[in-house]
Amino acid sequence: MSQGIRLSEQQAMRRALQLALGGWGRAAPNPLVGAVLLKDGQVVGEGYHAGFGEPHAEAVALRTSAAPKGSTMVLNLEPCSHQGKTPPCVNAIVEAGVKRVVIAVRDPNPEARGGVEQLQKAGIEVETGLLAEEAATLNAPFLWSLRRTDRPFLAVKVATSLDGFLADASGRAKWVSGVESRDFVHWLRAGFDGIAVGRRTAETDDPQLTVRGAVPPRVAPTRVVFTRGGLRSDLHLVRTAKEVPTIVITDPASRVTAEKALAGSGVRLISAEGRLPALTALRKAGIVSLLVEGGGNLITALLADDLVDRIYWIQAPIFLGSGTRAFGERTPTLLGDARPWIATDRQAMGKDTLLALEKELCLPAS
Ligand code: AOF
Ligand code: ZN
Repeated sequence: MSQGIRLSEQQAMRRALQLALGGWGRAAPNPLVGAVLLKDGQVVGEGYHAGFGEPHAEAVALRTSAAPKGSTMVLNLEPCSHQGKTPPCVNAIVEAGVKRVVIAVRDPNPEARGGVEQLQKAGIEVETGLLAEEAATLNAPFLWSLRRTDRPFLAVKVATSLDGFLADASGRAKWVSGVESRDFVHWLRAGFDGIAVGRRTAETDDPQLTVRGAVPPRVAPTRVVFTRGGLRSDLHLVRTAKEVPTIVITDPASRVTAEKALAGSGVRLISAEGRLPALTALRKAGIVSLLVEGGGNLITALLADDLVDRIYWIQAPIFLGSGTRAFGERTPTLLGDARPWIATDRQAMGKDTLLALEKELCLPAS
């Protein structure tokens, strides 16, 4: 990043990242993109990509601005250079007379990339790398999916006591966290292609795993249950599988029994031996981002297999002393050998605290 970035551009990039979230649950599998137009340090236009197939952030910002000529466009992703579902954004930027473009991260999508070079060819000044880490975190599932096709981007969400228990000693998990955190979870679910739990959680909590918040997803996330030996058929998840897509993953040895138990329910059965093959099967089924909500056994196993990319950890201000651990025992690691996670967000959520952690940043090459 060069010295040419101004304070107003940094503020505009923060605003662009915020605006981009307007597409949460609606834009995927496309990225979340926000764009701000600045003139003499003042905002003269704003836009975001509101939904898959809808106009790109750049086009919205230009269309709604009264004075795009001579302005600086600040946005979190390199403008596209391709004719996709909408015309190339670089053309719109050049035609509008924008004189400078500030970008957080380049677009690794082979169809759309190359906007930087095209803008430069048209005589427009371009800067890249401003708030690149924040932008990479924002679009991690999109950036990940272009790099890796073997499994979905995997996030874990847990709500625990301060001492790390998901449920108390009597097995009760409702409600460790407060109402604000529950609203957050419904918002969170809207942004994932799949919401998963293990068999024990499915059978003891009998959850719905649907999105019941203010932001409705464009496509309802698929519910996924990881099992060995099938799943009880009287569960809410099974009974509503004709209304909400539901996948049950079972080991090959239990396939026939599971098929009989779930016949006619609408559940899609996938058999896979082991966690990575199960995740690979989910990716093949179109699930690019997966949110795992429990229980402790599944989360611990996924962490041990190094399959977790992100953690949303809601900490309630209580001690439980005993109960079900979110992060169970693992092979000991000595200090110095432990690989630190990257804290990308710390937020008060009512009386609770959200800590968001990323295993590594998916930064595209600049
Ligand atoms: C978006 N929104 O604001 C920007 C995108 O399928 P299309 O034609 O909508 O193009 C999608 C690609 O365009 C997307 O994967 C990304 O590489 C690029 N930029 N996409 O959906 C936007 N700026
Ligand atoms: Zn575009």
